[in-house]
Amino acid sequence: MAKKQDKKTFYITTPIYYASGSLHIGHCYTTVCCDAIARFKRMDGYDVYYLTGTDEHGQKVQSAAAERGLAPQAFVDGLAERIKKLWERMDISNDGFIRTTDKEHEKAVAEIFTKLYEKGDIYKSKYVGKYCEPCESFWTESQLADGKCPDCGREVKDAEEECYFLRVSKYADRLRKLLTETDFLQPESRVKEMVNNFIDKGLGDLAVTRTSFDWGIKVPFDPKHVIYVWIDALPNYITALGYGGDSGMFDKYWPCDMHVMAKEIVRFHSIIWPTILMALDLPLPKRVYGHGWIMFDGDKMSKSKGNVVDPFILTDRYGVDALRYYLLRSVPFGDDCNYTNELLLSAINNDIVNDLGNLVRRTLAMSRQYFDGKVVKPQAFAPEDEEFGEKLTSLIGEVRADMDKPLLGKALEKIFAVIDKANKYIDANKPWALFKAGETERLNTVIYTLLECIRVCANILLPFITKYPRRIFEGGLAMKTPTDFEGCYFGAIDKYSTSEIEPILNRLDIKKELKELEEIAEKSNGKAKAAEKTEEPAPQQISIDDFFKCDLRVVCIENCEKVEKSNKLLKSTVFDGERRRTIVSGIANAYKPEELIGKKAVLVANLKPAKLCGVVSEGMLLCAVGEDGALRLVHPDGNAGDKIC
Ligand code: ME8
Repeated sequence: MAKKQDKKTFYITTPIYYASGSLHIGHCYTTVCCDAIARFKRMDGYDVYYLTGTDEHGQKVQSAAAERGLAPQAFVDGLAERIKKLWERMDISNDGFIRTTDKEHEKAVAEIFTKLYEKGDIYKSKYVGKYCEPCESFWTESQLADGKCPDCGREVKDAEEECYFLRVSKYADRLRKLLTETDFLQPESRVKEMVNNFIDKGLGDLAVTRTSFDWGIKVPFDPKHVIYVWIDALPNYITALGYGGDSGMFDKYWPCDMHVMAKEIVRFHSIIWPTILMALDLPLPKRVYGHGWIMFDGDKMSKSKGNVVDPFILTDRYGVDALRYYLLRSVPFGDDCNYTNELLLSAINNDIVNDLGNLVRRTLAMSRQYFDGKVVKPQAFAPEDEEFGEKLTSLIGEVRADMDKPLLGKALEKIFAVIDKANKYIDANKPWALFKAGETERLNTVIYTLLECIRVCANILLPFITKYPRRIFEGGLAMKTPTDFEGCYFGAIDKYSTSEIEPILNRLDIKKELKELEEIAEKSNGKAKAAEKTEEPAPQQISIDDFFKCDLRVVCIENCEKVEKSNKLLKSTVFDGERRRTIVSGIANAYKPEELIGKKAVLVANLKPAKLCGVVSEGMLLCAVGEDGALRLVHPDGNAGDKIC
């Protein structure tokens, strides 16, 4: 066992996001908030572990892969890469990235399941609910949409399924105490939701396995059952630390200091996750924080509703600092808030360009113009400078208090109040008039005070917006970017030697930007599938040997029909020169089955078989993806059985 280290640790997590589609600014919100907290804690001297990742098993992912005619593993591999790329773009400083398809995670989850079963906290019984035959899905009464299947809208039947249950009811008293007598769950409003909606109504046991799909971790002693999403997903927070192994990470960082997520999954984090941990006799996380939703036109932004805002587009146009700032400042942590492009653009113009950008530009320009960039600490300050200096010195303490709650928007509000004060200080002291009047000493004091202001503010801004403050330090002030808050007090610097830097952003023409953003949204909604493709990371180069691992063959399509339970899939019987195989492809949007009979195609013959909508596909037909996102077959010359090289 590793010894606890002297440095205080801080472990923070985001939810692991479903690898079923592109992420949007809602996901960026949680990840950027956790990033700001993680960076702040690191600068405050903590040994931080910041974890994020992807939730890659389950029916939702399996269906999304099937819709695209891909095997689930290939599908999630592509998405996990894209999500990592997004976090690079957003300057996320995560220490770990867990995927639920990581072998270590799968092994640990199977062990956890067995342990809970042996202890009696997981037991086998019957799940009684509703069943949608075409989707092969079980639903509870409350999950139905107008009494019908929430996925396909078709009629459902009464049904029973044998499955394993987690004995949540056994822990009801401990859970009530945890929620009502400690500050485990925050903000307070979430506690009421959990107690009123779940605990008071009586906690039932939770079905934690399914037999209706197979993309997941199998129950080790009963492999026809697949461990259902939450029992697979929630333990990521400990498997990522090597729980059950001897890496020492688990001892070092567990219990987690803060799990952050939006309110819709607070139930799983504040009831189901503690149940699993209690059953495992493990310490509970110190805090679970359920923030609100970013809404779009009054509706929750969500992949399935198609009302998402693409962070790649926003950061391409306005930079990462602008989007990070907007998310951290404008969305009150804990509450819902509506997103509009107008709000984003106003925040950019008012706060970033006008307040911060102007202060930095004016201060650096004046220091160059009046002193050739060389500004020294004065012997004495006037009372108004002292007062300003005190405000600067106390800023880090005030921001730290907000970060501890955590009230990220409030923390930024305080920093920007000082920036606003500094702009007013310029207007009140009129450095240009002091210069004209030859009052060099006073002018030096005023410019020094302003340089101290941009230095301290840039230092405290580092966890929030990551690029511009660095430029202020390394370009404008010719200093190393600080890695802590040690220097966040007035008068710390004896001599400045400054340079001018590129502005953070130029003032935006809001009307023009709104129009262009709307056009982009229209285009990208129309071509949602094609847009998804363009975001994919550039393919890695492979060697010729890698290429030859693919067994590509010409096949003849002898028969073709629709897959009953799907609008997108066709089932073909192909002859590969040796034998007949069944191949499922997501091409029903482009072809009628009869159009394909007799056609030649290219088969990836050594692909691992995969089950798509209940049909086993023994390979894959090569397709080209059109602008509209539809797949069209690649037609080769040659005869069935010819090898392609
Ligand atoms: O629920 N506003 O994954 P998910 C604010 N895999 N936050 C939002 C948001 C919005 N409009 N939309 C998404 C899952 N989020 C599970 C989690 S954890 C063990 C398993 C953020 O891809 C927010 O953090 O649906 C929310 O809880 C999460 O993304 C849901 O991500």
